[in-house]
Amino acid sequence: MSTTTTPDVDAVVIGAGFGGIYMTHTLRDELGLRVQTFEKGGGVGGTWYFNRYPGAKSDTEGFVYRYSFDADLLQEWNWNRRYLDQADVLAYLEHVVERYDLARSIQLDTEVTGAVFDEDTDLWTVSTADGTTRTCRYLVNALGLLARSNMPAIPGAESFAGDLVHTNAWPDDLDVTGKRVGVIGTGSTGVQFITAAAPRAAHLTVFQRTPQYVVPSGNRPVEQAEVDEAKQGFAATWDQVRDSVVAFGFEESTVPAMSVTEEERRRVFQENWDKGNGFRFMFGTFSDIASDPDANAAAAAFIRSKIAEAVDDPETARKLTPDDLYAKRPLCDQGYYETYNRDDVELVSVKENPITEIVPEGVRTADGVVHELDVLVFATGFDAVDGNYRAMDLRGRGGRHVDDHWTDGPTSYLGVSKAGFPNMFMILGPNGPFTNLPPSIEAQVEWITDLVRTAEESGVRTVEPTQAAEEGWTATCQEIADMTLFPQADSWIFGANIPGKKNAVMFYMAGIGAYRRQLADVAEKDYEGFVLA
Ligand code: N01
Repeated sequence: MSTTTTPDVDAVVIGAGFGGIYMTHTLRDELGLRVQTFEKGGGVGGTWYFNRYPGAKSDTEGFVYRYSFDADLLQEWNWNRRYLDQADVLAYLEHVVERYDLARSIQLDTEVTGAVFDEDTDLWTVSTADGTTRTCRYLVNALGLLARSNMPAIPGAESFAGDLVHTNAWPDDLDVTGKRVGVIGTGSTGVQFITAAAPRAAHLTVFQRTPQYVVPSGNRPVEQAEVDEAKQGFAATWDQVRDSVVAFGFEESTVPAMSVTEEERRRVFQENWDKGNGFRFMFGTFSDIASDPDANAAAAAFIRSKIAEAVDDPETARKLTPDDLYAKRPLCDQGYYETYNRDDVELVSVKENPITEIVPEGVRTADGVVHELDVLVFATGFDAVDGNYRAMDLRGRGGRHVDDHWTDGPTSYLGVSKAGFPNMFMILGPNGPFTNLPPSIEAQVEWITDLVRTAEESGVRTVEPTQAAEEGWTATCQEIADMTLFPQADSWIFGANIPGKKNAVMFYMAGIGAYRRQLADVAEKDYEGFVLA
């Protein structure tokens, strides 16, 4: 029999990025709960607080990289480039915090180290690095999908005499201007960094393991008239976004690539290449680039032909040209391949010439060369999705650590909840949608808010999904992922980037429209799959 104890607060939210900020607002200001939000950073913003590397920007077009819940805010907040720079997104999130007076509920510089559920009181006890604890009824993890840095262990790293940084912890005062810079990694982050750093650095050495398919972003200044027009169309835009697949603000194609002639395919690829954006190229050209091997090969061949056109030196072009599937999260950037035509940019293929060690002067490769550097940048990505969960002492019923539940890979029910973890919710938890993230975050926050409201109104002590519901959702996600080519490419999407990490499905890939319908359906059926007790 549970005992009744009054908790310190009603809800703890961990993280003050896009998810935590909105969750703090809805729980506190809509439901009237006492909310404490903890943020490990010295400011709000999450990803946009930490990722300050040169070139950091959102590769989703700015008009849909924002919240949509506040119609006035949509009209008030302006933008002046097609893609928002890191500083712009951060300023936007800081503005939202101010607009809703959220700072008084957010404790900065506070890392949560653990959260343990007590079956006697049905309360969570949340511990922070400063040694304090807080009890609460509801625990919301807004820990970030791509927030735990992946730092490969390279011998000698500690001996490096210059600045060694991960892009996810970029120091405010680190300027690469006039310096000899090395960068390891050519994913979305590396590509953005390389294009931005090359003109500033004295010399840039890129250590590339796997070449990437990069399409132009089409970034450019935006006139106020265009902003005004976008604002007038916002109602329709957001309806479309919420009912789409990837939520990037364009209509996904419904035409299979092989249903048209080769000439037409090339025309469509070229048209979308000129429009810019990686997701548009993968999902706006044809309906099956990410699912049909022939369609995928056609898109990949088109991009390869563009690399050959863009890069002057044939040997550099060869190293930059991927030969695998085009089935990772699509990348885009302005002038990426052309950057390698600069005399002060050097490409080292570490597949052909591996890094053997880091020395005080720089990076030594297998050919014996020491690449002398003042700054060494790790753009090596993240232990995505579950990395931050496993890093905490997170224990549900029976004191069982989340690791013990996730031995075969991270699982959830609907991407927002987990069996054995009552009253715990996740924003962008495992097997949530694979989309432009703010619209999915909004869907989850609003849905969790409704569920907590229902629990509060009906006086139940705990809300928890069943193990069967969670297994069903995992199977659904696996089935959908298997209809795509994504599982066949090695990337963070399935955990393949972390040595020793179990390859597992980590996303619901049927799109945001289908996902929102699933959420609505579960709610309509009195929260089918949940036990409210
Ligand atoms: O990380 P990644 P990211 N030795 O994992 C290489 C989002 N994002 O930070 O491909 C040498 O994609 C690794 O090589 P390989 C977006 O969702 C969004 O770039 O594994 N190299 C790869 O080149 C994105 O998908 C924006 O062979 C090593 C790179 O490091 C996600 O974040 C901007 C290595 C890691 O690429 C992750 O992107 C930036 C080693 N030991 C990021 N270990 C927006 O615009 C790893 N690599 C919103």
